Amino acid sequence: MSERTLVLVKPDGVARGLIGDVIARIERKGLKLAALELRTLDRETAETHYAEHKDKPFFGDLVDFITSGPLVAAVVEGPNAIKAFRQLAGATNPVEAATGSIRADHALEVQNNIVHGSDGPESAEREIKIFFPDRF
Ligand code: RTP
Ligand code: MG
Repeated sequence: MSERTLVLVKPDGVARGLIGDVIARIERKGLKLAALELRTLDRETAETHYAEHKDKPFFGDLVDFITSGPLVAAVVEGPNAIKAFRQLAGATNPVEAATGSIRADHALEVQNNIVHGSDGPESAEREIKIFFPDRF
């Protein structure tokens, strides 16, 4: 069954020229782009997107980071899209991410880990509404 997930190429990934690499991996896997946009988040949108982490010690730094420059937001769809993209991304901490994953190949530290992918169907629906309110 086809499903949708919200993917971000975070500001570190955009600054390092990795938009094309991430999109190539998505397409090579067989997933489809249903929406794609370059934008810079304001703090309010960032805080809404990361609301689940609002009580964590890293929340302020995370909002600073995700608003620090342009990011790419995409809606990616296909069978098992949510899990399939999380597999492409690898574990949150790049030094624990599976060899060959985006985070293992490109990152070193837990915050600056290049990409975001929704972690379940409810998160995906909530996050897609934040980034593309009129389109899905
Ligand atoms: P994401 O939501 O960005 O796809 O990442 P995730 O599910 O793999 O990780 P999550 O636990 O949701 O954390 C969200 C993002 O917060 C940053 N983070 N920093 N300093 C820290 O200890 C820490 N822990 C997490 C990362 O950018 C992580 O992706
Ligand atoms: Mg998450």
